[in-house]
Amino acid sequence: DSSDVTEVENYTKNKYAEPNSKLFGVAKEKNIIKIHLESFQSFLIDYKLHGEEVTPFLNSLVHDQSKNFTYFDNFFHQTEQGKTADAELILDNSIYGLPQGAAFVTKGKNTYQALPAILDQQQGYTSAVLHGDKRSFWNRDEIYKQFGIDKFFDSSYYDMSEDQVINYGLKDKPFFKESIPLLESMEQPFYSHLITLTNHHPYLIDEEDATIEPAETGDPSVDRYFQTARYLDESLEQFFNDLKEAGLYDDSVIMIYGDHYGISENHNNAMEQLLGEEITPFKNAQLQRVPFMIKIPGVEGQGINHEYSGEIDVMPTLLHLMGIDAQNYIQFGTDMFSKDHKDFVIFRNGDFVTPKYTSLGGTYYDNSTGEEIEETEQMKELKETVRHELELSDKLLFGDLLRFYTPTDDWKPVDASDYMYGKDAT
Ligand code: GP9
Ligand code: MN
Repeated sequence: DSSDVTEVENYTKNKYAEPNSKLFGVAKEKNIIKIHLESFQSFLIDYKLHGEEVTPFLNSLVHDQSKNFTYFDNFFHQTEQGKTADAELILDNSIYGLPQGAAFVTKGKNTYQALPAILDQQQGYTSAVLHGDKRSFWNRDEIYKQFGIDKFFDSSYYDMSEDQVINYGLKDKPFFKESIPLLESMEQPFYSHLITLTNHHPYLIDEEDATIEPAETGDPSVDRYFQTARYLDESLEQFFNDLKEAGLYDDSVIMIYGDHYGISENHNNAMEQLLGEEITPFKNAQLQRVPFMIKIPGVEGQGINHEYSGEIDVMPTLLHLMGIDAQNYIQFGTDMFSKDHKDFVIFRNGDFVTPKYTSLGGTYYDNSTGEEIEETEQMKELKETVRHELELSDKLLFGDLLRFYTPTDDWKPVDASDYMYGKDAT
């Protein structure tokens, strides 16, 4: 009931980090282009296979200062069984996914106060998700309505002929190509989210799309991972060029993130060959880094930012860039550009990472050596905070508590019946 939501509100208001005054509101009413890199782990950045960069384009965004991106190299995914759907939930709501199953499926009718709805109500944004798969996958066509997403350009909007499709759906190159006119059709300012697909397990690729030789570990999906990652990298470069041509590049916020790991622990053997080191539980936790990169119009890129952060922190960061105070909303993350940003990163199972140490199943490891260390009083307290934070997030979802919460005086609850998706529906 409403006393439960007050408990959550007190916690998140207390965790809140004040905006960085230099960046507050700098991206107000700018278009936002958010790009989901499927199954993309940070170890691919600058990785060389057969002496070749796997992702030269993404690497150039990290290293070429003139491109004005900021790359967070200590950013972690926080997903569980909901995989892509968990990443979407966390990024657009700053709440955690569920310990089991996917909230997208089991909590698809809940009340949410998601980023697309807030941007619409505060600054008149329209919103869209673009994705070359059927709209019912992960129950997207139900929960997106609760998020206030205006348009869902699913596979019914794309040319899904056989030569354009592989694995789960549309290949990334035609996906980005055909997304340009869809973006151009949108009323501005818009918040758009493009979800890629080709770099998905088991990493299938047509011969004509493979521009790097596979790895040679003998583990076929791992070996192909580099080929689909290269294809994704090329598709992104093509998209950037097309955005520039369409006049949508310069004045837009462009945000790129990896949703979750691509190589699971079942492939440690192959990973050991590729990285030349043992994949211990500590090392595996470090491998849960995924890229987060952002370009903000009129703001100089910072190059590499080493702040420890996770998917939960994206929404408050964006709100502050838009000039909307995140404190009014229930959010478990904090602004990544704030000097008060909370730099402990929580995994869904209660493990967590800080800049100095990593906590895994009750054992602590020194980040600089990977060696086990003794628990201190401070570590114990943080472990309890982590447990409590996850518990509150679960309470919020299981009790559908946002029904009882009014973030601002002018907030209007989202009415799912206002939204309808699919080419035939419009
Ligand atoms: C399906 C795609 C894949 O539409 O987003 O989801 P995943 O299997 O990565 O959760
Ligand atoms: Mn995914």
